[in-house]
Amino acid sequence: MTPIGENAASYFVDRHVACAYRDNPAFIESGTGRQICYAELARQTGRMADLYARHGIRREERAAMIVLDCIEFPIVFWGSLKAGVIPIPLNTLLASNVYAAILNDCRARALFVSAELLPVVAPVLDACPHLEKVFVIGGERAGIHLGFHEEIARSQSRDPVSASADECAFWLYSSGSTGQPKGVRHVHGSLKYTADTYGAQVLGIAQDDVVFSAAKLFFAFGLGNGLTFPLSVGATAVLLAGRPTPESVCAVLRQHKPTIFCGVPTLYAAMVAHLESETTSGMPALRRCISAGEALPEQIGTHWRNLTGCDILDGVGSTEMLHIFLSNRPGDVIYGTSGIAVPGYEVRLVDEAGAEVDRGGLGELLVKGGSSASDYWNLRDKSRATFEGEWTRTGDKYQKTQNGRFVYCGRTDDMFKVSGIWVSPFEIEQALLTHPNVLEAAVVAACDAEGLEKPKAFVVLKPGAAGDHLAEELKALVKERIGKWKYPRWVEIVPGLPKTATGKIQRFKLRDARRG
Ligand code: 3UK
Repeated sequence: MTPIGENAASYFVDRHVACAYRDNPAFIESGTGRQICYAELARQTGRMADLYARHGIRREERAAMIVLDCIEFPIVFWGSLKAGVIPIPLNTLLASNVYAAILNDCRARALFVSAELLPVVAPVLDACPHLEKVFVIGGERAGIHLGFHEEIARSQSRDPVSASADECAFWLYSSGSTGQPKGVRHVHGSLKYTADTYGAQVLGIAQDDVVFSAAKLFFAFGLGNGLTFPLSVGATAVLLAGRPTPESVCAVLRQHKPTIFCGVPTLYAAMVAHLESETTSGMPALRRCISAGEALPEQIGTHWRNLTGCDILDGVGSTEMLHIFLSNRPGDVIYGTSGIAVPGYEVRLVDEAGAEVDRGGLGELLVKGGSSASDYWNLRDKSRATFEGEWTRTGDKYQKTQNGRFVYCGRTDDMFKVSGIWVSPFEIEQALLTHPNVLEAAVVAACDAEGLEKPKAFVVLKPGAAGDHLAEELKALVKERIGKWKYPRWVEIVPGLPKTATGKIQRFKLRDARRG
């Protein structure tokens, strides 16, 4: 029989209304100082069902979110779950045509968009025939669209719909090796699973914690850190709407004194450089720092610990598993490793034939645990190749050391991470090829001075084409076409590219030039 009454929003939001801390802030916006307490969060999220009903958006239909980290994010996300509508938080840094592709893929009927981001998506809205209602958050006037605040103010609070733990709750998009985003579908029960495992048993989050995740809420990493873990215990999350720079993040750390801080390696690297140039010392309130998205180089962890007195727990998670399943633990940190399986998860390494790999050997990492996604939307072959029954393939190569720790050894495909977010060489190459002077292009990951990977492009010019200013033009072109973080940091013009007999680019040969 299907269990009822397991709507995740009842657990994460409404449950707290009966608690003594009901008037404590659930979310605080850094910068504006706006706050929302638990009781108010329960009321506001309850209004989303009415808002949807008045606009004809029904249960199980999709609502896309292009929303900055602000109080409305949890209202729309949890409110949608209460209504049974499927929220789909999207990366706020994407290019217009990528938004169009995703909105059409998921056939969202509603879109919630921060006023600041409306200009990016507005030009493609006409190309999204399934989209009927656009709710603009913030800004002066919504213009031809609906104003979120007016609409929510006009709505009555309703009780959450009864949902099964196995029922689809929300989707996240993850980019694939062709650059085509995949809709990853998650169920209600997965949210609590990650909170009960990593949140409770690795982070050890408690009601008096203040969490600041510089990793944004649209990213599964940020969603756990900022939206589910604090709400699993009645803690407080600090939200930063702007770009996380060393200056803005340090300002939040000083002002709000979070006890838990979450970031990606690129940010930790930039902050180490920033803090080293400062005379003020320490972050005494910090008790846990976590990193994920890509491997944390050892020297960044050691420097950070020396500067702040707090270790960084490096852990591996994925959009498919929702959060971290392999991690270092408090009191058991070895930099340069991803630690051991998080309680509630099992991991194993297999070779190409599917056989178990012995200690010391290299294999693909497979993971088993109760938070795996149900499938990729409308991609049956990819779903079958990734979700093998209880086991999920990660596409990561790992080695298990003699003392049982896991060491990251790269990907089984050509994908890599920049600032913790996927980049596919193929999609950058496709963007580079749209430049009139470019004949061929190949992109690989190269390491910057911090030991972190960034795209490096090798381009072959068309006969007679000039290479002047090409590097700057290509960087601008990639930023505009596929996403701001994906541009090649280095561009090298070469006479030809290494290829196989069948004409496939041999990217591994180009990778040998490690530094840009
Ligand atoms: C890589 C890492 C080495 C790895 C994520 C925490 O990154 C997250 O999700 P994505 O779907 O990417 C998953 C892939 O990223 N990776 C992540 N963390 C590490 N590689 N060391 C790490 N610590 O290739 C993995 O397969 O974007 C991270 C929580 C939730 C997440 N979704």
